[in-house]
Amino acid sequence: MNVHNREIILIGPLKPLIVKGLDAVGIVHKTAEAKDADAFYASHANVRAIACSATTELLGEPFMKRFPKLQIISSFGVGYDHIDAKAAAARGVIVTNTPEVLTEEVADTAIALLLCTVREFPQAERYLRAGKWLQKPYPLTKATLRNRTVGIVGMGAIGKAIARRLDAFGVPVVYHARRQRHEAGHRYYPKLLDMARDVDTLMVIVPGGAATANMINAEVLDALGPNGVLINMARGSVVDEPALGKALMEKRIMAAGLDVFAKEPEVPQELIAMENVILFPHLGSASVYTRDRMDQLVVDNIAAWAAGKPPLTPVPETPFTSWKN
Ligand code: 8YV
Repeated sequence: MNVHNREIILIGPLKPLIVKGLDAVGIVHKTAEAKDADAFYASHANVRAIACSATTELLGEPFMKRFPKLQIISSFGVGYDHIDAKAAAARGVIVTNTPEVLTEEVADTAIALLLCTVREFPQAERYLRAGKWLQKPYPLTKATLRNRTVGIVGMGAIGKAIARRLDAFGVPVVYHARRQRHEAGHRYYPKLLDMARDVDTLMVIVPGGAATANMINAEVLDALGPNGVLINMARGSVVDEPALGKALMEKRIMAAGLDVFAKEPEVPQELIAMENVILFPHLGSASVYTRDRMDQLVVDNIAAWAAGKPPLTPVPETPFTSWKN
C-alpha cells in the first residue's frame, strides 16, 4: 500500500502515543484541528482508515457513508456502543476495540467502587477532613461486604476478573448473562429479575447499546430491595437513571456506586446531592499505564491494516476474512 492509501482520519484528542504511532504509519488528518467538521470529512472522503482516540459521538451508517473506501475503524475502549458495528459489517468495514489490556484495571476499580459504596470510605474521609473526628468517631457503617451476595450482570472478561477478586474476598458470587458460561463456576440466572430478588448487590458490567438499554429499571431495583446496593461499571445507558434516583430517594434501595452516567460528563444534581451515592468520573481504566496500552492497541490495529495483515482485535460483529478493495 503506498503512503497515499495510508491516509488516516484521527477522531478525538491528540494523545502523543496515538499521534506518534499513527504518524509512523501514514498521513494523519486530525479532526481536532478541523475548523469545520463537515468540510474536513468531505475533503478526506477517500480515506480507508479511521482511528478514534476516545469514545466519540455515534459513528453510524450516515457517517460511514461519507467514506466509501473505508476499511477499518480502530476504536479506543473495550466498549464500542458509539459505533454501529452492524452497519460497519454491512459495508465490509472492520471495527476494532481495545479489550484485555484494560480488564484487570477496570476490575480493580469495580472492587474499589463496591467497597467505597458499601463501607462509606469517601464519606468517612470527608468527615476526617472536615475535622469532625475530633468531636466523635465516624459512625459504624450499616452495610458490609461480609454478609452480601454479589450478582454480576454480564460475565465477559471484566465480569470474570471481578468474580475472581470477589472469590478471593470470600464473597459469594452469582451472575446473569445472555448465555451460561460453564467455565465461570458460579450459579447462573437466565433471568435478571430472579437474580435481583435473590441477591442484595448488583455489579453491572454488560456492554452498552440498544440490547441493554435501561435493563436496570424500577422493577429490578425493587427486586433488589431496601438493603440493595447497585454498582454500575458498564454504561450509563444500562441503568434507568431517573428510576434509580427515585429508588434511592425513596430508600427502596440502600446505596449506589456509579462510574458511568447517561449524559457524561453531566451528572444529575439529585445524585450529587445524595450522601449514599458514590460517584466516580468514568475512571474504570483511567491510569496512565492502562490508557497507554489502550492507545497502543488503537495504533497497532491501524499498523496491522497498513501492512495488509489481519487486525489484532476485531469486534465479533466484524470478523476478519480479508481487507475489502
Ligand atoms: C474508557 C471504557 O474510559 O473501555 C471502555 O469501554 O469505558 C473506558 O475504558 C472510555 O472509553 C473513555 O473514553
